[in-house]
Amino acid sequence: MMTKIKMKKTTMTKADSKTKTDSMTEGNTAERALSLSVSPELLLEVARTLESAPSWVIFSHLKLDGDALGTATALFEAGTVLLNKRVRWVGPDPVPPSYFFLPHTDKYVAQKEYSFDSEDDLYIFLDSANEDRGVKGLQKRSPSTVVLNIDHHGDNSRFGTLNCVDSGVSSTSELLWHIMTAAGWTVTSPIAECLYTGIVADTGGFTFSNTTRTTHHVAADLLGRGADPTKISSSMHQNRSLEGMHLWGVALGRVCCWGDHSQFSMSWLAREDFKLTRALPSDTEMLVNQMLLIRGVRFAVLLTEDDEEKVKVSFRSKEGIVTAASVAHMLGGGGHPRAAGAHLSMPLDKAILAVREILEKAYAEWVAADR
Ligand SMILES: [Mn+2]
Repeated sequence: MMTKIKMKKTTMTKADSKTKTDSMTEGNTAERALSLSVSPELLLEVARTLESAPSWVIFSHLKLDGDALGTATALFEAGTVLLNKRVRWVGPDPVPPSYFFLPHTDKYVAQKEYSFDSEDDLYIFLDSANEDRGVKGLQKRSPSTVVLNIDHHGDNSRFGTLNCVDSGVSSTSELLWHIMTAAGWTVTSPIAECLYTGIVADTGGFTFSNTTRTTHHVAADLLGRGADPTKISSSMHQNRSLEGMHLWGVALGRVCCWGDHSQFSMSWLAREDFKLTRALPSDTEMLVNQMLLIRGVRFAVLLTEDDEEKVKVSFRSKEGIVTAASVAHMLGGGGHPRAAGAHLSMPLDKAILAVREILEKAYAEWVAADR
């Protein structure tokens, strides 16, 4: 059930108040009412849990994206600067260089496992649909530890001891803004920059169907607090390595389309392609989205060989076709309706055939259901 929450005034510094004149806090009440499926009480409970823990450990999911980074850096900044917490931040994969402009990325520690054994630490998972998406070890945690799960994936497994999950928001960054403002934390200029980055990343620059009026309200507030859209966009998008562009060239050169109006597109990358171009695994970010730019294409698939007999599959879909999430689920993966993924343990050539077969099946079922 959707409940309405009202935006709360946040604590403003003198510097903030100068930019506040056009802020939403001065609009009429109806204009200020924003849709959120989590209750105001839960937002406050999350904030109070954060405030009362002396020390935080923030966990990011594998293959860090802009939303994972935006939320982790925003929370790192809030914890260390506003709330005087001891904060650590870990995840299984390195931070992609295009996000080094965000604060605190130098404090991130890449590690595959963690021992969840401290009762003084609050364990915070951001943007992670389940515990398998991050560092290993949570299953072996001490029973008295507190695990906070803040996320916007519809298939979130509610693995935390406190779960704040809303699949109606564009991004975990948007949800974190609601938590911070509900709690009355000052959304400082560095925090605004981090959260705006996460929203831009997960909405494809406010173009995906998860972009709502509320998303724009939150983004407008973040601009008012000092986020610089030009700087953020050029850091994120106009910051690709030559090696990464060569890798895109390889994948885009292989795209094939099929189906009615050529509505499906598919491409693949082998480990050899990374070696030849000297590109990094993170260079594939946003690549599958380019395959939706082709006229007529409504569903795009990119297969990336990431280990011996291990293949990562990324799906993107538009409106009016079987969803990316439903195809990913059939392959044991998950994600959002229009952006999802799966991992297959098989050689790349077999994975290409398997994905194509499942996709045909999912599409036939979708057509038969007369949607
Ligand atoms: Mn996200």
